[in-house]
Amino acid sequence: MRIPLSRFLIEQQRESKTLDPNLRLLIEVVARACKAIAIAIGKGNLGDAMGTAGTDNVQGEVQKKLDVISNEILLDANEWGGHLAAMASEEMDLPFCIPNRYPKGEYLLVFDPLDGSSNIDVNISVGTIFSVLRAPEGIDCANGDAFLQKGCTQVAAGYAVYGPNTQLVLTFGHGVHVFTLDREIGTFRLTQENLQIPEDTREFAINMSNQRHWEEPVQRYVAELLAGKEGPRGEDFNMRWVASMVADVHRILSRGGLFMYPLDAKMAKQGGKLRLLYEANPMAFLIEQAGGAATTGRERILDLQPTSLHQRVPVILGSKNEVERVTSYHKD
Ligand code: P6P
Repeated sequence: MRIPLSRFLIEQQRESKTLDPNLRLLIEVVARACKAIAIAIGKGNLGDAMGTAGTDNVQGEVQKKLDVISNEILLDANEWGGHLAAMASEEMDLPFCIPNRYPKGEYLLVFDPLDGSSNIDVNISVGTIFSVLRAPEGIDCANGDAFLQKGCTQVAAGYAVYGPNTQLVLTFGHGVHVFTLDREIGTFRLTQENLQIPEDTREFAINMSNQRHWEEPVQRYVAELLAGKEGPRGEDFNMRWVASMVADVHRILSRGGLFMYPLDAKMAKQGGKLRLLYEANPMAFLIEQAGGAATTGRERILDLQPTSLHQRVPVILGSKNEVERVTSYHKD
């Protein structure tokens, strides 16, 4: 245990045969970029990267300086290596095509460079979420269509969570593995292998302030949880909501739970709150690889055919039996 990320990846490449050298090297580059982001975040008010950037992103959300910095760190780290044909990001309207001065590779990288950044100024955990897809032959990467692939086609996915310690959580389709940043030597070291999410849980995560906007199945499901021992579930439940998807999902991968950002009347026009390509899909891949489940409430997230780069979807993920229960309520 505690082997460095590079050794783990080499051994995965030898054993699994699905981790080709270019994908391995791409993950190493992304991991190094996450280290740089961790350092930028870790400076807090001692650095000059806190606060807002004075701009909005393509989502119309106020950009934090660290949103912009994290995005640039990922672009700069990944543009020259020859592993990618293009990159897409929550912070950019259109994809970034690898410049002609660099070789183009066989993969696409799509990411949310700093998820939960509204928490950054109050020192709550945030993260970087990323997904790796194969680049279709002869793509015109400029318009983003190449990224519109079902989540079940991802070749790798992961996130870095910048919390009390920085952890990198990865899957290549052969389990979920956790690496903790050893800051003394600047290396991610393997600290957990093959995470498994308990199929049952007594802990749920949802933004309760949206309750009046939820659809009836979610109203019913959450009301049963809140009724606790005296209600139909016959047990008490606990609630957590960090408002940082990476932090909530990391807790669920670590000890089980149910995360819900369901369709609500407020976001119905947009189709939901969370983005399919760089939040829902990578997290759904990780959750399923750890024995959990991930649906929109009506269908498996990884089966969705994306229709646009920044498409939003409802997300219900975590402990399998609870996801199945709330999904079944949508069928009633
Ligand atoms: P709300 C952060 O902005 C994010 O995209 C996710 O990380 C998080 O789960 C969600 O939005 C929080 O949304 O409406 O509770 O602020």
